[in-house]
Amino acid sequence: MPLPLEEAFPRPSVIGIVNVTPDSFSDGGAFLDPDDAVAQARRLLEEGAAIVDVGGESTRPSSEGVPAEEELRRVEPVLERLEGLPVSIDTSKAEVARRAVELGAVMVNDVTALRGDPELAGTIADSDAYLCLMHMLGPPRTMQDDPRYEDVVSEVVAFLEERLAFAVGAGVAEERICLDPGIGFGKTVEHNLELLSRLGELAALGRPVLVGASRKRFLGRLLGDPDALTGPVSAGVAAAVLAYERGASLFRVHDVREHVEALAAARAIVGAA
Ligand code: HH2
Repeated sequence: MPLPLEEAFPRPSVIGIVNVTPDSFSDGGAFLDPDDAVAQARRLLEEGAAIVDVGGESTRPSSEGVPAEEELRRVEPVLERLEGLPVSIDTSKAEVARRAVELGAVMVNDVTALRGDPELAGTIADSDAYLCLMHMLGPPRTMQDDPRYEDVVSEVVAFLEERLAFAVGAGVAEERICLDPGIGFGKTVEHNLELLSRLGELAALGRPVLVGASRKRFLGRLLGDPDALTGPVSAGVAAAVLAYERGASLFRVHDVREHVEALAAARAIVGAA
């Protein structure tokens, strides 16, 4: 049996992002060449990431998705060369997850929270992999078209509670699962801010919370650019630190060194009280 997720990834743990895609929102195309992706993964681990999250499909707003063969073609050569290093696979497809786990991935990060591929839950249950369940309203193609909630926080918490029960019912041990409010996935700027501000309500479910605010457009928009497609590193670091203070455990980021340093300082300050 693997360690419980909270022991394998004590808070705060930083997850470094490696997008092997031509079209990711902030670094699309930069790491499409396997050599570049492998070098980036190694760099992020050296900078203090506890694990790197390798993805072959962009989920940016308006994206259409790619077939499993294309996703595998992108990520397989990278995973092969990262064998032995801590790797998570960012996928919603059982076929991709299965191959990634064979190649040593220890976590599956599924932005559909097991709603995308009916075989994914069983694939993870049959492995020792950790699982991230993320909230998203609608598919990436349309998720930013006027998203609405009565109360975004209670709806996201109820959704993740139900998905957690589903995953456990499918045979994935609860202690292997973390929960993610899905910052930017079918949310306005105000929805994202409220989710971050009231993150404690999600942490109260008792599972580690993962937050991915890094470089997201809401950060650029709240700073005054209504057309921003990305946000600055500094604003992402502020979001991560405040999320940590409200109970978040894992931070999925592009800029690892900045987050590791800021979170180390935040941890020391919180611990001094
Ligand atoms: N955000 C993105 C992708 N995967 N997974 C989790 N668990 N949480 C997130 O917030 C999250 C995620 C989007 O960021 P990025 O990978 O940089 O972009 P793209 O989806 O365009 O590749």
